[in-house]
Amino acid sequence: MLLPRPTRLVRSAGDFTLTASTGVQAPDGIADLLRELITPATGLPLPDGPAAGAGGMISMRTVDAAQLGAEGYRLTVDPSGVRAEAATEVGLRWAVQTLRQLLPEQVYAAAPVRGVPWRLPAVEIVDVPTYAWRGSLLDVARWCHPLPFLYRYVDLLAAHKLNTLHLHLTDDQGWRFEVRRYPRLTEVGGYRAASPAGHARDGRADGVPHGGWYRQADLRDLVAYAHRRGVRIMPEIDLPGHAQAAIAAYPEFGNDHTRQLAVRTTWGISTHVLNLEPATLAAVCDIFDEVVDVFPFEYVHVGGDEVPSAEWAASPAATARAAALGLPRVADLQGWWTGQLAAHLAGHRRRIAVWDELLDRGAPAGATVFAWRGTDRIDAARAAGLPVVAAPYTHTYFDWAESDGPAEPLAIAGTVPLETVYGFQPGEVLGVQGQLWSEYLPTPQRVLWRAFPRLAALAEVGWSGPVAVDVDGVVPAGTWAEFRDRLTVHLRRLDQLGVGYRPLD
Ligand code: TNX
Repeated sequence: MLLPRPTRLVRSAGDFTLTASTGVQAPDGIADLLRELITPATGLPLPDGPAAGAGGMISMRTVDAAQLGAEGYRLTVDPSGVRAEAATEVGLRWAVQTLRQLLPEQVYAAAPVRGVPWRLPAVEIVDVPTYAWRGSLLDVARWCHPLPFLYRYVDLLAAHKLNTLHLHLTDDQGWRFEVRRYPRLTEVGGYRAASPAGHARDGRADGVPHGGWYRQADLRDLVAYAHRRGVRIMPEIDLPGHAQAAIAAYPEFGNDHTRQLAVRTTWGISTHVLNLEPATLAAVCDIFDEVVDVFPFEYVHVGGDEVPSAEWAASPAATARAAALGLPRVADLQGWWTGQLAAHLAGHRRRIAVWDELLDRGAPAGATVFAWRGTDRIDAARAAGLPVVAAPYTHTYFDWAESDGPAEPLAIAGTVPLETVYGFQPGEVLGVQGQLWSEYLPTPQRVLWRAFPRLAALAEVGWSGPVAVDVDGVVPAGTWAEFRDRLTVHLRRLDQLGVGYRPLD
């Protein structure tokens, strides 16, 4: 009843029970992770090395096994104990998560559970993920979710073998990343006067100020914590659009210096965007210097979605620059500008990630495209020869409602049903990612309600690969039914974790 489904699982005879005298032999980080994930509920100390009694061993080690790739692992349980092997420690971390799923679901409880035999079925598992990128975007710009929730969210990603947290840190409605050189970004840009009440289209405001931001030191700790679980964190600083909070903090970054903008209090797309002057580009490079100092992950997302070009078209400096660069449209300045930023980040040995709108405005060579505006954008990115992460709203927007039933809380739009997520066929891509834009997700509880169980379905697409479809594009019923049965068992784990997910229909 593993989720995501392993590549190969053979059940063998017997079982193995963890006891107080079961010892652990594993690299330090792995032994620590085992204890972090298993000891709280079981109370078992899992000491290093062969234990005094005959409690058997959990042995985990890295070996030369190219066929297991960067994240695969082999896990064997027999009556004498548990053995896991992987080519990397990341692979061993996923083996630990599988071991946890093999135990009774009470292992997910936060406090000691008595009277449960911590029995593992004897199995032989070989497990290698289909896609290298298995991500989840969390929008902390529209609502600043508390730091402890980010830790909890990382735990949940790791439990589903999702390996990337995409933190959307800035937007028109809030700037959440501390920048030492530009303190007003958080001092001013981190706070707004009000938020929409009800659906934005109704035009009502709640009159309640909202704000907050994350210290660099706190984010570094979060990155280290996620790393111990095999989760990388990709920061997104969304520019040159979705930048009204930054322009409210530093009007000189905008196009109309005579006007003091406020951090935006409604949802939707601001027409105010960064200017493309050298001084602003230099400031943006300074900002990213601090970003890469906090986030060691190779990828940095620089945004690029939904950038209205009217302010550039009205700017003599921008139109002159477009002409000088020989660009047919002033909007194409965005591709040029993003290329400058990419070159700066390449100096830090970072790759840039961008939203798919850049495909229409000259995406820089080597950029990884996050295709959100539909599955045809996946094909467009591939046709442009760029790596692509499949994030289409039709299958991966978990801020959308699951159904149009009356029990659904307020959502930006709908619908993205669970079965649609499970049936997603991403094709030949770097990977998949589920999005949690937070306009209508003001609390952690609401985030989790929307995230699960759809994120579990996406985790299975990303790890186990898409289910087979027949020629008419119909998902064979048995496969969906099999997943649903397994998910029903998996939801009991989420119950233990206190995740208030959306119940199955
Ligand atoms: C579009 S998707 C956006 C976000 C919104 C989202 C709402 C994307 C790259 N941009 O700014 O939050 O729609 O679903």
